[in-house]
Amino acid sequence: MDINKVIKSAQDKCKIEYGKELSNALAWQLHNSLSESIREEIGGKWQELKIMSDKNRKAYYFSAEFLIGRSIQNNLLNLGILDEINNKLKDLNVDFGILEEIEDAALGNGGLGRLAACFIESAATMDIPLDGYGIRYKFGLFKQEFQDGFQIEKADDWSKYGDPWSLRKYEDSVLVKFSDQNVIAVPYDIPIIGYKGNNISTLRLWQAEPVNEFDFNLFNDQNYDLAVKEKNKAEDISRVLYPNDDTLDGKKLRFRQQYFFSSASLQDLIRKFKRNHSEDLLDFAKYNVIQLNDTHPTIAIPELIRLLVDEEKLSFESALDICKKTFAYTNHTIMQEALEKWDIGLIKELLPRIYEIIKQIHNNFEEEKKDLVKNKIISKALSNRTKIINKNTLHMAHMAIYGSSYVNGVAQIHTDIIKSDVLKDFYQLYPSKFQNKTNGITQRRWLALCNRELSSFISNNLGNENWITNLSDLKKLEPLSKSTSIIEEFSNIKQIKKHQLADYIFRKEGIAIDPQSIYDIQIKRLHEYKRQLLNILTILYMYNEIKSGNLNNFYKTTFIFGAKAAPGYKRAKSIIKLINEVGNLIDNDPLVSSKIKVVFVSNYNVSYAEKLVAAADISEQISTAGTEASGTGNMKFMLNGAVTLGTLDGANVEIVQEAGRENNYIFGSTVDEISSISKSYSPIDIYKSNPKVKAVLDMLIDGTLKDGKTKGFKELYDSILKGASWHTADHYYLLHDFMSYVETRIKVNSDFSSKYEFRKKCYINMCNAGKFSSDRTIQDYAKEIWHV
Ligand code: 4GP
Repeated sequence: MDINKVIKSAQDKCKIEYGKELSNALAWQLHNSLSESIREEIGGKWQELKIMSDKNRKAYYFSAEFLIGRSIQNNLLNLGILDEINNKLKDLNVDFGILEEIEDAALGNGGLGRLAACFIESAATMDIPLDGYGIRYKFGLFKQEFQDGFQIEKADDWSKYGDPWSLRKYEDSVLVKFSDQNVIAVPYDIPIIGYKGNNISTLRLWQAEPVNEFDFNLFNDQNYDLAVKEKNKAEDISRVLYPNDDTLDGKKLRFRQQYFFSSASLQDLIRKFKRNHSEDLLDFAKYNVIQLNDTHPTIAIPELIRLLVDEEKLSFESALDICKKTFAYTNHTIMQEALEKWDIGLIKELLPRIYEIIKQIHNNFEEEKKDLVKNKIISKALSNRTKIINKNTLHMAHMAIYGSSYVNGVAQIHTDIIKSDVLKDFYQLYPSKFQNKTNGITQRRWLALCNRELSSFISNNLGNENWITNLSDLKKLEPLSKSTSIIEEFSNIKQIKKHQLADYIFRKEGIAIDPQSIYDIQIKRLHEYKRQLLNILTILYMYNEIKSGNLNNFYKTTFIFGAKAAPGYKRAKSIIKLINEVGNLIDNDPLVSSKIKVVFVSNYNVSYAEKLVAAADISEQISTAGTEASGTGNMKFMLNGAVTLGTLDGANVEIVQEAGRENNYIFGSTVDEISSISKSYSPIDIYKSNPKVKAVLDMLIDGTLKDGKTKGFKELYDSILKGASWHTADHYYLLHDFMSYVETRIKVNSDFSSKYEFRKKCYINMCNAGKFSSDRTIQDYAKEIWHV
């Protein structure tokens, strides 16, 4: 790439559009000028590559979420021009660092959205033909602030200063029809640049727009609200990303979103198929394979049938057969509330034709099962349990499995659980459809970019940069763990990252943390199963112990939390308030504040995560065994050299397999143990028999901690000891794992004093992170599911 040309073009843009030199431009002005010039520079090649790859078999990732984060730095890195651009800008007196102020594109809630972003980047890097399809939400995941320790949500107008990486392609718009409205789906294309820029794929996000901007006659009659009613109703569809785990309000709109982007994407694929292959759609599955990222895009199955039958005049049987060959489905959670079910009435009302087709799919499936029941291959009961429509409810996962060629879990233990428990009936029906694809993360963003110091260290010691596209090369560094100077150097890098994080937290939150303390970090969505509550309660336990002189050698620790709670998820919000209150309690207690600091960083997002994972000593992965499908944060920490303090859940199991149990801190019950005690489990007995545990829980209700009169803390207390109509007491076994967690926490804390030995463990974790590259994951999908 001609860097001088790019810089010159950025300078011109900045002058013309903002009347400024790059050196005095605001962050967003610099961002727009520079990004647009680069996008234009790669535009020709991007287009050529697209035309070429569209001619061959290709995979498409349908996802309601893409949690991209910030693009500019990653794109420069992948184009191999990050340092050059940085230097050139320095010569022009431009502070490249101000680009850190650029808003994240947070078009996702968490895990599965961030995974989608890692996958498309890895596929581009690995030269795997994969494009993404999703929704261009005007407002991404809300911005989080704290007021008096409570979470406050603010709208995230992420593109208000422009969106220079997207290309509006109005000419590729399609019409999406509902019973009560038609909308135009307008695509915005984002280039996904593979490392070294040899391959560029496309993320196509759809924006909903009205067929008619406004009604001229109504406007003339001064009926202004009515004149733009259609416009608003259309734009509502892609207006906002729905936070998961929320209340059921807005269900209809969410359903519209799912259909909107599924339909638009399929129409796009059919159009491309006709252009590149044939007018006859019978071979559609030969050239297209679609991965459904969880059940959100499952409505694509009946929609593809509708398009093939109604518009392309294929028979229902051929259309269904094409679906079964085209789709594959990934399950990302076993949480009941996330296993989507839709009211049939709603579907009938919004999409009557789609309802008919779903009914037909359902009938077909029932017919197929009849023979199996007759021949005693499956039971009548199993046949009933697997219905696609049952009691006026559409079971999305059932339709997804029936209409797909493959189903996969996202870590070995999770796949085992879906086979033996959550989806066991389907596993009995279709054993060969089930596969495991353990998640991964892209080492470009999660090491090369977020930890430049560690990256140089790795490259210097390996003598090359091959690890950037072949992460298992890190294993070659393991023998060096015997060298004290290597461990020292590695340790110094961690210290630099810890200082950087301390500076950042001070700038952002106005909170000072001590880089000499242990950084013990839990960052992920706020959910009861992830057990942030267990984390904070055991901090209270240690607080009590320090106060009573029982923990004199406690190594000073900064416990850092980052998490957003879905706005309607009350209990999660009480947990945030509790963590902040415990933080205050400790700050105001001179006996303990020299040993413990609790910080809840605000507005945790991808960019924040990049700083946190690089600086962590301890990675908290403490979900109840059997609840976290995989986790990917755990992998990011490991790659940056932290030890995992966790349960045998999700990908933790594989992390420990790779890096050795002796180099991590595993505690708590296993899946088997939990299932064996589940019937007899009595948290109240633990409370009564362990005075120290009791003392901690009582702090929730005795006035030590103030919940601002919301009764939130009492509710948390009750959730553990009494339960509620929808959950048994201590549904996530906090008290069951409590002491085991405390002991392990104290053990890590004391191990940290042997700095050298501790850092060696961190180092060995890093060396063994190779398996967790999304390059590996995506190659497995390509080989074993997509056959591309
Ligand atoms: C998440 C899972 O909770 C997490 O364990 C997993 O690593 C991630 O998907 C990617 O597979 N699930 C979601 C969700 O994000 O919305 O269900």
